[in-house]
Amino acid sequence: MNMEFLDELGLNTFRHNELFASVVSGTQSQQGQGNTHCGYSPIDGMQTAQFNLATPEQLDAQTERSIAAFNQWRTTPAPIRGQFVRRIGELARQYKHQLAQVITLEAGKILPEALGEVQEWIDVCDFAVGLSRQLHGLTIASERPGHRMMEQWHPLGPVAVISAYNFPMAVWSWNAMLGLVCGDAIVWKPSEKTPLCALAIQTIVNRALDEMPHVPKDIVSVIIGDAAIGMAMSQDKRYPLVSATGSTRMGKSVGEMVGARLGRSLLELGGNNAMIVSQHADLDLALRAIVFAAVGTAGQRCTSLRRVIAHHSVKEALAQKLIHAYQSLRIGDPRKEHVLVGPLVDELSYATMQNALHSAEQQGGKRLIGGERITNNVPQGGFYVAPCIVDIEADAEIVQQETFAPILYLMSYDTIEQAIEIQNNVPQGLSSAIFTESLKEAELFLSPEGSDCGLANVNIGTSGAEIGGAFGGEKETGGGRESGSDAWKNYMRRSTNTINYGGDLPLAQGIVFE
Ligand code: UN1
Repeated sequence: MNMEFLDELGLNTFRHNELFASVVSGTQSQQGQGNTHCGYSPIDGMQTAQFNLATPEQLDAQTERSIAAFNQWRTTPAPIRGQFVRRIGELARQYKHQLAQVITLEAGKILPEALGEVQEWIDVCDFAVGLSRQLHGLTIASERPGHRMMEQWHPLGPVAVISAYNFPMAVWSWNAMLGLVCGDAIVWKPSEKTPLCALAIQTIVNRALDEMPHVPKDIVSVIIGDAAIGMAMSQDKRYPLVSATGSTRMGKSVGEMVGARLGRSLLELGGNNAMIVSQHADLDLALRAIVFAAVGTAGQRCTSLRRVIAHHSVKEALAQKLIHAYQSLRIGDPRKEHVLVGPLVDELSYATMQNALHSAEQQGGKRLIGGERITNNVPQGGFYVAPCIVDIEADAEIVQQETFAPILYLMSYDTIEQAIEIQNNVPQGLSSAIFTESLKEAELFLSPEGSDCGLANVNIGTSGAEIGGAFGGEKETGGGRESGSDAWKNYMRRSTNTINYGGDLPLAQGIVFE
């Protein structure tokens, strides 16, 4: 495999005795003191990296360095903090192609989607730079004469970021770029499956740090460890905020640990995203949206489309169109042009997919196409599968679960109210969509009686959200919001201030205390 892009990113500087460093910031790059861990490419199973995992003691030392950096950074004016983020964004633009190649290598994502992921990082840099001049608070009318009230937003502290393999750069960037302009330090535990993505990012950040001596060098750091590190971060009261993306199981345990110390958590967990296709839909438009949302990233986005709820009058026609489209999908090496479906991340993911398909069939599901492993014309050693469509009843148990693989459940409905009920009747609440040309249906779907998800779309698919909106979902998705809109408020603490500029001391609520 041609790995020149790693050298172009400067990742060779982290190599030492064939082991990569596991704790890296602008001040130091240390090998881990824990167990040895290898990274593998989903493309062909080739080993890509070897590490000793970081230990909780190493995390502890990094936390202290991050606190010292935070204490300096919090008094740097926000627009100056924005200049650092702007420089990071410029470097991400410059190295966009190399960065995307690291994503493809470690996450198995096709190159156009990997480039899209780096673009999310670049976009959120632009957003954060603008925000660095707009961390606005309110002024509030005081009930007392000679008094003024206002809100200020202050930096929060070091923020722990825990992220998953499937978006190994973008999710960090939503948290880190916002957190930095908000005045926080960022300590990141990436997925152990994507350590090189994390080191590529830290290398870019370190370049910006080298050019900007006023920025404290430990303001951004990465610590590559296993679940023990995530647990240590979650229990550590020096982290006022833990932002975690991944499975609902992981999120519940992070939420419990952070909650036990009354810290804040920002959770972006599983989705079980559905699209309603009405009898009033443009079916060809719906078809294109379904294919991208269901098979893009080989079904490994938290926003991937898992369920299509089609009106009974259009379900059969839609099924035929989908089968036809799935037959022409090009599955294979994600580095190759025109390939649309890359590999699953690993063998466990393949086994989980097969188990889900088995359960679906036991519960009355009928496989319309796909599901099998592909071994021809694909790199050996990777787990490539044909994306699958299963015709199934809406009340089948398996439909309640998120399986992180390209399985699409197709079900039917009679009335729009019933469709919305089916759509909402799952534990998760991330993303949702309706395809309809009927204004009434679209507005009902977006109304308080409509979709209960954090993202609800009309005539576009469930995945591929822009960074400008707040991203996240309800119920078992965890309730957190990241990226755009006012998600920045998560990374700051609010201070309500009342100022008396008069000569008297009137009490609120008219209390007389004499
Ligand atoms: C994820 O899978 O964790 O909306 C994030 C999307 C992307 C982000 C997905 N912008 O599909």
